[in-house]
Amino acid sequence: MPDRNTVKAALTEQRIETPSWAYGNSGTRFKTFAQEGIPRDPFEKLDDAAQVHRFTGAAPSVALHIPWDRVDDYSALGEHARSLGLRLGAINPNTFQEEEYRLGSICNPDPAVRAKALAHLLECVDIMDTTGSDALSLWFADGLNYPGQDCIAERQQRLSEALRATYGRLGEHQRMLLEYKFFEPAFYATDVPDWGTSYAHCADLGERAQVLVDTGHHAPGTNIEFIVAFLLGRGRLGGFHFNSRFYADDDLMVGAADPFQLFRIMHEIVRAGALQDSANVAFMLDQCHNLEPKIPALIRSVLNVQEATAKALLVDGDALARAQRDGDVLGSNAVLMDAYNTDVRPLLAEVREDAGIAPDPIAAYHRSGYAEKIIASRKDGTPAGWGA
Ligand code: AOS
Ligand code: ZN
Ligand code: ZN
Ligand code: ZN
Repeated sequence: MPDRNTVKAALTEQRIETPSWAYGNSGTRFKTFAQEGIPRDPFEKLDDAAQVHRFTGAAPSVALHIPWDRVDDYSALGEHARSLGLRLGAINPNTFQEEEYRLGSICNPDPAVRAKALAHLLECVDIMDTTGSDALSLWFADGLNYPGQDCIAERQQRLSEALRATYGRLGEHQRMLLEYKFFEPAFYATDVPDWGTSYAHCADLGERAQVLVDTGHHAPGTNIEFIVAFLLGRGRLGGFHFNSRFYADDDLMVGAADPFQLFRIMHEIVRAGALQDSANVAFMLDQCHNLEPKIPALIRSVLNVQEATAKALLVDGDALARAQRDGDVLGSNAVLMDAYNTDVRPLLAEVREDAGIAPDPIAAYHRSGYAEKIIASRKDGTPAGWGA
């Protein structure tokens, strides 16, 4: 059996990055239901993120989205983060919200549009230089709605060119994460539809280009843990965008739809020793909380990742290896299920108490009065929203 103290130590060190966009108002294409107490600028988003970190002890970094989080002075934003015990994480460029991008960004048939999109990617690397962020997190809305709309093969060439130019601009300690998605907003073809396409581009570029796995971007039934295991084996798993999907890319709370899938993913991570910081796998959330209050939803999400991780750490590796070697199909499956069916909440409560954190982070957050405070103090001004 895994040693209890080793498991606790691994859980103490686990870090999960929250996305700035999860703190702002968001909705569906039908309606955004505004909430009270929403941050009005990136500084206030960080204030809220600090609460998630305060009550979990596990969420010290925040991913930014440019231009949604555009500020005049990124050093001041970084300073604000530091003053809250946070740091700025992955930088996410946005090449999907301007008129010019109707037919795509870096894959657009018009060279002037491609140049504009590339300039934005390079600007985001400048921002990384200032914020000290180590990851440029790329997702492209590029794609086609109709057969024949544009040349699939030429678009791959354009994609390569822009990625190469961006990769060339990265500093030695910076890396590029390339996210894939097989649908939306384009529905006939996307330009980075799957992990194979992302992997091939990353392999062309060099070691500091890695695949980003957004758990919501797969067809139903896809074995995501296989993808994770494969990429880990090649040193190309850059990180995750964790979320749950019931149907498509609905970006709901990680672990909500299929906690067993999350456990299976974390099992591959633990098996490969990729939980440690040195493995450089970024565990990021990519979520939008449309109905539920945002800060407790993010706390819940961090807890869900921690619970899946704790179960993965409890897998008896020796027993599993033995059963696998013996060809014991039922026995090896039982080893995994034993770990998955363990109630790890008491163990995690202990980890928190050892770290001086309340054992029940959600209850502690509700007791803190922070929600009431922001509702009272953020009455004026425009709340931040997905896309603003
Ligand atoms: C889009 O579907 C991708 O998941 C992106 O990673 C992200 O959700 C978007 O860029 C909003 O920040
Ligand atoms: Zn994502
Ligand atoms: Zn997505
Ligand atoms: Zn998303």
